Amino acid sequence: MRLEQIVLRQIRMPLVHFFETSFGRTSSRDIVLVEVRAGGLSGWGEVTAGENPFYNEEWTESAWMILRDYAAPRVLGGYELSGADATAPRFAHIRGHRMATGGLEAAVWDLEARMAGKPLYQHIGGGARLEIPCGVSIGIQESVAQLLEKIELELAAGYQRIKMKIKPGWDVDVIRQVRERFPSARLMADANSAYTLADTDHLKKLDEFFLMMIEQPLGHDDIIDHAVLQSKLDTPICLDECIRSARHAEQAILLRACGIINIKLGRVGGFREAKRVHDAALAAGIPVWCGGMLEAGIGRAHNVALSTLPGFTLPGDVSASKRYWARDIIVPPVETTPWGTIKVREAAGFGYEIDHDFLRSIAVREETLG
Ligand code: OSB
Ligand code: MG
Repeated sequence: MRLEQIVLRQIRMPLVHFFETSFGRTSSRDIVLVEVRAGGLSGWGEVTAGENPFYNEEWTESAWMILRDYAAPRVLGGYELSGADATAPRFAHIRGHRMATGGLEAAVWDLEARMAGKPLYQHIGGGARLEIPCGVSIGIQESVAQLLEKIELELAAGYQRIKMKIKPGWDVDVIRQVRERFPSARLMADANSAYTLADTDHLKKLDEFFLMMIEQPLGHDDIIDHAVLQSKLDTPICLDECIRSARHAEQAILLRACGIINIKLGRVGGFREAKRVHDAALAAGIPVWCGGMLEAGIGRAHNVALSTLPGFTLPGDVSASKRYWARDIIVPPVETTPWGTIKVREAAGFGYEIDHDFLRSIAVREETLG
């Protein structure tokens, strides 16, 4: 396949509620969308970088520059791409910036699925389940009462597990109150690298609450410290930020740094690498689940497709559009069943329609390449 044009768009969307993690609060998202065009068809991808380089090194602006100046030129200009799976290797010389290149890579998978007239989930080799088990990620709140109220609502909506964001000063005492109020809920905590090994004794106190896992407590790029911590905790560690490639997954597994892996499409650079991380984990008996980055509809739909691979046995952070957006960029929005699942759609590509009028109305930047 030869890509004819790549259109970059930046959209601005206010969140229905702010989302707070240990690294800061987000109230509005600036998202880069990638449209790849060939043979009269378009494929779409969404870049999952945040607005600031706080989750990892990428942000909206860096993603735009990497795509425009480095990634797009490597697949345009008449270059014959042997297939979607050959896209990520074209970007091997770009160090890091996987969310940027991953947005383009995912768009090529979507395009190739549409060319074949197949749903994206089938095209990536998924389909092990056609209903995705869903959990929610709940940010740091103004008060514990507010957190308890939110959890109550999400459980009533059917969500199958609750993830709470933690940070020093909002951890053990908060989780104790949540556990007392919801004795049998499936609970977990995500620290986004807010602790160090000096906090080992403190983190050890979380063992008494029977959490499903503790996500990324230590350094964003430190697999070895997580291995040291895991040897001292009963609760399984789930790695998020640390796992940027299948090689990292293999190394973390080898070092027993985690019992579970959160796979994010953008963080690892797209579907090719996400599948490789999945395969490495499956081979080692490590369960995985699909993480989220406050995605708009395109990224959300891609996450649904990814979650149909066989190893995605745990509820992920992929939830209904209305938890984030007053209006999503896809039609229909992503919706959940009363029992906390998302039903996978059968239309070609990522399975939803793009609301082009709405997209135009929230675009703050657009550039056509090629
Ligand atoms: O660490 O999983 C994370 C959101 C932004 C950045 C990092 C993370 C998150 C979430 C939200 O936990 C997941 C979602 O609901 O999209
Ligand atoms: Mg996380």
